[in-house]
Amino acid sequence: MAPNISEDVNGVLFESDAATPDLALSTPPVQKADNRPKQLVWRNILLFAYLHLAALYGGYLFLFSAKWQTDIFAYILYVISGLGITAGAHRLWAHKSYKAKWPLRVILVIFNTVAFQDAAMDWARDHRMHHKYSETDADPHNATRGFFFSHIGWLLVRKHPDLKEKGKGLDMSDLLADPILRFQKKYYLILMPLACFVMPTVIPVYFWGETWTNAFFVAAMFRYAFILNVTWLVNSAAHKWGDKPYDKSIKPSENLSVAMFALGEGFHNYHHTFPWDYKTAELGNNKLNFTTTFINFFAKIGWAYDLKTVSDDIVKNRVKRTGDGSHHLWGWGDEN
Ligand code: ST9
Ligand code: ZN
Ligand code: ZN
Repeated sequence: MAPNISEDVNGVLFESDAATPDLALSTPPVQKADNRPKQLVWRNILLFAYLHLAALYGGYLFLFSAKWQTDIFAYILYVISGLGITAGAHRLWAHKSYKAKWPLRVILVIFNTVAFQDAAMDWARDHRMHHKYSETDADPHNATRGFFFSHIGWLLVRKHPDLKEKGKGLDMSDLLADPILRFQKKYYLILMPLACFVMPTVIPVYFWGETWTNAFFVAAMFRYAFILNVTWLVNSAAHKWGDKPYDKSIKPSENLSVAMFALGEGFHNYHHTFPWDYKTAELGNNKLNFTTTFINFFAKIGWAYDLKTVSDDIVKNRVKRTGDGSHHLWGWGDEN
């Protein structure tokens, strides 16, 4: 845990040995999106409409019909696929906020495939754009285009030309060099349906005699749609509602409700201010941040290492200079 985070004369934080400079940039100023007509992608609109109807039915079966073992299994899948996004795609691959030995990377890539949010390499590419060009047209889920767009709308239309153009400059060499990520991407269309839909349906039927209907709609469809929406809330709700203790000039906010469901992601003002911190929050591992607990456990057994954090002094100075004055409300600091 040896952060080399410094602050230049303009107050821009940077990491002196940052292997991916894209991640060390400060957030650019908010720009308004243009009003160009959207190119709808009907295949996605229909698939997401079906998914959400199926998930509503699955939610009903979760409450009133499925065996308790199926409900617990769906919950476990929610947690492990969630970790595949938070500890894997987000904190490890998009931000490189820690390093992981290959057994942990294999575990995370399996968890990540259960989550079906596209290959981790593609997820990380979009997410690097989200930080580098935050809230401009080159941000895939640009929150200045409204709640719906940043939540799900961005997956229903063609990407903005600015994103594709500026995306060419993104350095993805670190992820392309990982054979585990290359394997996931190459076989994604075989692995993802098995991990996200087939396995969750077959296990309840064979191991505790669940009906095919309950297994499919609860453990696959309801669980999948639930975790998608929780993830999307980080892009929509946590870019709209909440305090801004670290930087009041950006939209990302500390949103406790989102963090509760998102395994510790949701302290989004902190995360956009200090994107390389493996905790994605100022607080330690014991406050609504199960992903941090998970990474800390693997750090103890040596499978996770080089965990990056930000020093208290740097946080404190930043809070004083650019925060909205709400830091003391969170009970994490004593600057007031
Ligand atoms: C899903 C992802 O839901 C959700 C991600 C959310 C992120 C949240 C982050 C918040 C923080 C973390 C919190 C985690 C909390 C978790 C809690 C858990 C409990 N850079 O995309 P294409 C270029 S996925 C550079 O097809 P179209 C590139 O050349 C759901 N270049 O654009 C590319 O070609 P290639 C399941 C880029 O045609 C080409 O453009 N998945 C970039 O406009 C074409 O790219 C789906 O539903 C870039 N970033 O289509 C699929 N992007 O790839 C949804 C593109 O060959 N997606 N280029 O290199 C699609 O169908 C399409 O992408 C589209 C756009 C229709 C949306
Ligand atoms: Zn964000
Ligand atoms: Zn991030």
